[in-house]
Amino acid sequence: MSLDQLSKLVEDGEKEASEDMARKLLADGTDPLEILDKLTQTMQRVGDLFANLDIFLPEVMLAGEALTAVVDIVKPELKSTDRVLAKGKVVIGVVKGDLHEIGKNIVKLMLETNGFEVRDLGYDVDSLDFIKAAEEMGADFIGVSSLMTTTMPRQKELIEFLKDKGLRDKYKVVIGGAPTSQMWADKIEADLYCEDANCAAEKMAALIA
Ligand code: B12
Repeated sequence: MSLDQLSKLVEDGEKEASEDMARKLLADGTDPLEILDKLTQTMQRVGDLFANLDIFLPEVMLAGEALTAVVDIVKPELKSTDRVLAKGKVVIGVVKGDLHEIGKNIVKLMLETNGFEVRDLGYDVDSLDFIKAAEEMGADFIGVSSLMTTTMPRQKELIEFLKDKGLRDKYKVVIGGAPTSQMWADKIEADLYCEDANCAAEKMAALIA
């Protein structure tokens, strides 16, 4: 019973066996954050296998489903850990045209665990709907995820819309997703770029403190 075994089960898309293994690891005292970190690496490997045509879309989907199932099991364990309340309101979602939501879900989980109130808009979210939700919620942050080079321009679009509406200074725009970078964040004038969920929780807490 090990994290490596869990990683292999997720990679192979063995959903039930992954769930069982995750439960056992947690019962054995494994840090839930370690499980999330490991599985983030697993999905990166799955992505490489996919890019090299060693596996195909159905296998990626099965791995994604297994990972999502494990995240659901890990979630309550994370919430029970004692953490400093950072407090801040966040609207989060994945940009229009993009269905990749696993990373965004992990970021959401980490933010909630760290005391943020999060409104999750899901995936394939129109830029104007981010703004509408932020206005309704009185959010401090708008978190925008994009997993494809083809959908990254939507992050820029959102910031442009905020400027057009005279709302740019009202919200801190935080961007993330594998193809994004600090350079991209600077270019589109986002307030913050985070490469992973841990960094998001830390940097956003620091920004609001
Ligand atoms: C799983 C996956 C899928 C799953 C998604 C399942 C789901 N429910 O989300 C499925 C099978 C559905 C899928 C579909 C497709 N996919 Co896909 N997919 C992936 C894969 C393998 C992993 C993504 C993932 O979940 N990673 C694990 C998570 C934990 O990591 P993450 O998303 O990067 O998130 C972390 C950080 O980036 C950050 N973060 C993420 N979001 C945010 C937001 C904020 C605010 C912050 C602060 C931080 C942050 O924190 C997260 C946690 O630490 C990637 C490969 C890769 N290396 O990224 C390809 C990949 C993204 N897909 C790709 C492609 C091409 C597709 C398809 C077009 C395939 C097709 N031919 O149909 C479709 C697109 C559908 C669409 N319109 O979106 C390409 C994109 C290429 C590009 N143009 O950039 C990739 C890169 C694969 C490749 N190498 O070719 N995919």
